Amino acid sequence: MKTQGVGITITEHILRQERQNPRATGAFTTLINELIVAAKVISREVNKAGLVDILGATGRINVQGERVQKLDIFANQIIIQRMQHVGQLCCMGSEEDPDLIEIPPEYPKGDYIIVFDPLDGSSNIDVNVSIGTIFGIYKREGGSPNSDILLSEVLQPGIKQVAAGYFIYGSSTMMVYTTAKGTGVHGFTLFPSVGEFLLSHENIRIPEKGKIYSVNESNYQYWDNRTRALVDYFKTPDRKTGRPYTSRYVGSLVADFHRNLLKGGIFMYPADKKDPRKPSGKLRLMVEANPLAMVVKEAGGYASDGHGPILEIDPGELHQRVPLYIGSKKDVELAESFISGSAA
Ligand code: AHM
Ligand code: MG
Repeated sequence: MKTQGVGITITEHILRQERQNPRATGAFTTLINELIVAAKVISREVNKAGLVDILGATGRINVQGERVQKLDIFANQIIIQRMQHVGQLCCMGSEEDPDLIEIPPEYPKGDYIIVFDPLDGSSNIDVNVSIGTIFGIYKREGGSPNSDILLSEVLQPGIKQVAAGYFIYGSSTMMVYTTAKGTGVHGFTLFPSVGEFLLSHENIRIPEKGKIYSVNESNYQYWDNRTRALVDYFKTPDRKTGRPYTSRYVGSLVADFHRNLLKGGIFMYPADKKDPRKPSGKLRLMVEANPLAMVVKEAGGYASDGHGPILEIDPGELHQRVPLYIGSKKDVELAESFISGSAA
């Protein structure tokens, strides 16, 4: 049922879902609401980023004489500032911070953990191309709320996420989220005139098989033969299996993922030999792969590291990297069969 004249707001939607759970305390709603406020602020800053340059802030001092921060650093700070006082978190983990972010002693703590990539798609920040914020939420499983949390308590497999999602700052700003209760994946669009995220994409389902493959193909020479064979397969014409696939690559994970979620297809960032320090590719398990893996799973898709489900990987460290194949179930299963060698 719609609220007269407006539509369902994200807060209303989360509250309704929470009401269906008799043990819900409202803590989760408070948490997400604060994250939404942070995303609205980030969205505003992203929208005016080009304008800042026009106003002559390239020297990182704006016309008011204020220091202009890099947007990704700004996004990180705003999320931390908004989230640290909500009282529901025991710590945070960010792509921008090497260590766990503690909750300052003056604020109450709870038993939720949030991990996030504050502004993903760094190469697209300054060029007016879609970028995003990715988040995953876990619950602390042991320990008393007042005892210091250990990194080992944070390093949970993605399957343990209680919620996950992303914000995309594109031609419009959207939030897509899911909770781990099989309640579906829902998309909300920010209506600037109302200042609210309103339900625009209810119960998103990703097509079982798509027509799009998304990969940075300039890494071809750094891939192993199986990865090359997979991409060659997508490009080889075959009417029966709907090939060649179409290539689409924005270079912002959130944007590439979001498009494929709605249209079907596969995004991949395989392992490569480009940088010996990053043998598992570029993307991070906890702040990038796991949240999107949960979203895609709840939408009927699949995410794999080429050998098995992303969501079942036990993280060894906060910033662990992982090869990622994510999207339509049939396409990712096919990729897995190539990468694990069973397609030969
Ligand atoms: P970032 O966290 O520094 O922005 O890097 C992650 C981004 C993803 O959004 C995107 O999928 C990928 O890096 C693109 O990498 P590449 O430029 O190697 O294709
Ligand atoms: Mg990132």
